[in-house]
Amino acid sequence: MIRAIHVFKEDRTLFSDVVVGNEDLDNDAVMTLVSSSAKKMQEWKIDSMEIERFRYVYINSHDTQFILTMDRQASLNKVEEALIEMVSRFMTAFEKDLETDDWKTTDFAPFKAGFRKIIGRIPVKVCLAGHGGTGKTTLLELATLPSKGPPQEYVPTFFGDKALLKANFDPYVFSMFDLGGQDRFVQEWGKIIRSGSMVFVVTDSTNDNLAWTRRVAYPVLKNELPYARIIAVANKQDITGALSPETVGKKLGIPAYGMQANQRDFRDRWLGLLRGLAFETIDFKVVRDIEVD
Ligand SMILES: Nc1nc2c(ncn2[C@@H]2O[C@H](COP(=O)(O)OP(=O)(O)O)[C@@H](O)[C@H]2O)c(=O)[nH]1
Ligand SMILES: [Mg+2]
Repeated sequence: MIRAIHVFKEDRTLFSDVVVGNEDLDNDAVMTLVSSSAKKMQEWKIDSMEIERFRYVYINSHDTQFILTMDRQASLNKVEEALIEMVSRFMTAFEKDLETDDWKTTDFAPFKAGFRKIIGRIPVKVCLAGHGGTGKTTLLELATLPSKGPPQEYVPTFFGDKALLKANFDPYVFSMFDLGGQDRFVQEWGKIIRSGSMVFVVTDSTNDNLAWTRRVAYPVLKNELPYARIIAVANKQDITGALSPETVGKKLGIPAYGMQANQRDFRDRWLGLLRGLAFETIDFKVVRDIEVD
């Protein structure tokens, strides 16, 4: 996920658009550091640096520094391509201004639409991780096929089921994966979920399933996706004896949200959780910070 763009020239901000901000870092200090590094680079060379769960990808052109802030976990290649495209669009529109002193008074705000269009072209990877039968496929269907209604039959899923979610998340598009939860597949999760930005741990809110999640799923997630955001979906809240979302959250060491994936009424809630984790407006954890005894 590309989170923000900043464009600097002679230490002035020409343009910035922060789609998803963060309170983890002193962002002004980071921008000063990255732009001073960018300034020294050759024209059109791309470099990047990582700080905690973020990666800053930057380029220098016409003595102007372009910095994209992205999730560290996401694919660098695609973001580099996007950066090149953004800079060429920017130059098409503003090259003349930048070559004279006109840039000091130019209004760069119209660039925002183009920027947002480009970041929407890189799907944000969303992983549904959990044991078989917890409701991952049902959640995928709930998000993608509202007109058809969620399936009521259990069909085991081979890993790699995937859907593209285009609505509701502007400017982003989500690519959502149902990671099959049969034990023999879990070790393969890494191949599918590499570069995932967000993880939803799906549980049926039973003690057995929480134990499985901690024992089998957590080690793989911590290895493969340390910088991704994560929350738990405490599914099957309608079943008698289901553990409450609070209990699920405590046992998993991450915020948990109650769900009934087989009820269409819960679609808005589900989309709300997807949006909330994407835009960081709900409580979440970073995978690497999960503490389990
Ligand atoms: N009672 C109840 N059943 C659910 C709920 N969510 C999913 N299911 C059912 O649980 C079964 C397994 O769901 P599925 O999505 O295939 O699980 P997956 O293996 O994780 O993909 C299906 O029969 C679903 O209809 C729920 O909230 N409550
Ligand atoms: Mg499935």
